[in-house]
Amino acid sequence: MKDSTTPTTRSEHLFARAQQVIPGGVNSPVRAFKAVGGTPRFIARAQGAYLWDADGNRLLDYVGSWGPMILGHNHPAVVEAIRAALEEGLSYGAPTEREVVLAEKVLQAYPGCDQIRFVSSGTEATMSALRLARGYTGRDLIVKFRGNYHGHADSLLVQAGSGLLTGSGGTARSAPSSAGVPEAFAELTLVADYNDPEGLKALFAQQGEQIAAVIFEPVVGNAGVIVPTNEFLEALHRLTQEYGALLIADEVMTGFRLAPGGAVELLGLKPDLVCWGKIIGGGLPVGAYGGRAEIMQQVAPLGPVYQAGTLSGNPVAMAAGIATLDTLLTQPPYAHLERYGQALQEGLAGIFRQAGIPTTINRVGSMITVFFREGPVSTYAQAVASDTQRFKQFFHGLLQNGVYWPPSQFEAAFFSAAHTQTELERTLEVVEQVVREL
Ligand code: KE4
Repeated sequence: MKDSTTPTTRSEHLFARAQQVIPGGVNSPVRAFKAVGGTPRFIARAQGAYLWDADGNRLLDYVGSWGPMILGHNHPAVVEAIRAALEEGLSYGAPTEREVVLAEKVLQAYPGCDQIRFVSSGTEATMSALRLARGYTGRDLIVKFRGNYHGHADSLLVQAGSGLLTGSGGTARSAPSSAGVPEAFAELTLVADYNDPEGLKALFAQQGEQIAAVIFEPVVGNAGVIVPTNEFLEALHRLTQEYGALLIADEVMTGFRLAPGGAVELLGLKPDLVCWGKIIGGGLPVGAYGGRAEIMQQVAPLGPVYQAGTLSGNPVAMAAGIATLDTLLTQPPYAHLERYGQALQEGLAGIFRQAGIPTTINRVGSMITVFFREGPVSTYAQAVASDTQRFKQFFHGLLQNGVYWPPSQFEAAFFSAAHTQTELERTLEVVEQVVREL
């Protein structure tokens, strides 16, 4: 798939070198291009809507670091805030004013949450929220949905076996989706199907009294974009309420992206706990979880649920998060992102229709996925039926023409406040050209 005109020598050399010292040459699997093949581009710098790879190729970025870069790369307000913070030191292991400032800003956007605890990644946020839910309810079981990803905590690396309980009775035996997760852990995670209210109802009818929490992506990004149905959202709230389980909205990807108050605001959700990551760190390592005071007061040092972190609330990361949220509040990009998203979605749909290539494009705000398949994609089963071979050709065609789409059919593409009409036209021009060769 290598295009002779695009120099990628440095990326190839760096990848070979990286693989000697880092498993797969990457620090997160999706970066290795396993789903699409070829050599991952090593990135040297970024600015606005663009990345430059190690060979100097400019790439129009639709990954955005998988979500954090909603303002575009290197936004001056964020860079300036980090620079100023550096003057005061890097990390103290002690409380600082900045943590309080960022906590107040996040809670202002999420009126259903009274308190928040900062950690250093989305994984830590969801892992801690689950432990808190188990501690608060005294129950052991959790429910997640197939195709939802909540980071790599053991309890969340679980997929259901064929016996998934889908309203037909029987019990779901969950199997780990990673080596190293003991069966004993996996059995404490029940896996249901997203947008299947009946299946969830049956699961609760069977085991509801032992369920501590249900965790879900309020808009799925990790199967590609899948939008929740109202019936599903209603069932999530009603069943958790009815059985005394906590509802955990994983807003690591959607928080502050889909609206100032994330999916909770956009969809009018009432979760018991919320998890954040990505945007609230502005590109530096920040995660968080929060909820009502009566639940959060179970967290150490106040309560018996232990959670800690050397770099939690890191002052430099807090400065990046504060500057990002301040910019989002003072110069809200959401109307622009919606206009850009609409034009991109319509433009893409027109090109594929014209070419007679079946696609379904799912989008919410600035999260978008082109599924290479016919018909709606509102379930994980529909998403995985996509033509990944065709996606691979699409991906490489774009990449060779300087457009960097996420290297997997089952990821969301993101765009930012820095994506303007110029980027829109360039994107559609390249897609038109690439689709002709598909
Ligand atoms: P991190 O531990 O990667 O910061 O966050 C985990 C996480 C939790 N919840 C949701 C909804 C998420 O999307 C994520 C992480 N998203 C992936 C992208 N699909 C991060 C990219 C990667 O794994 O490298």
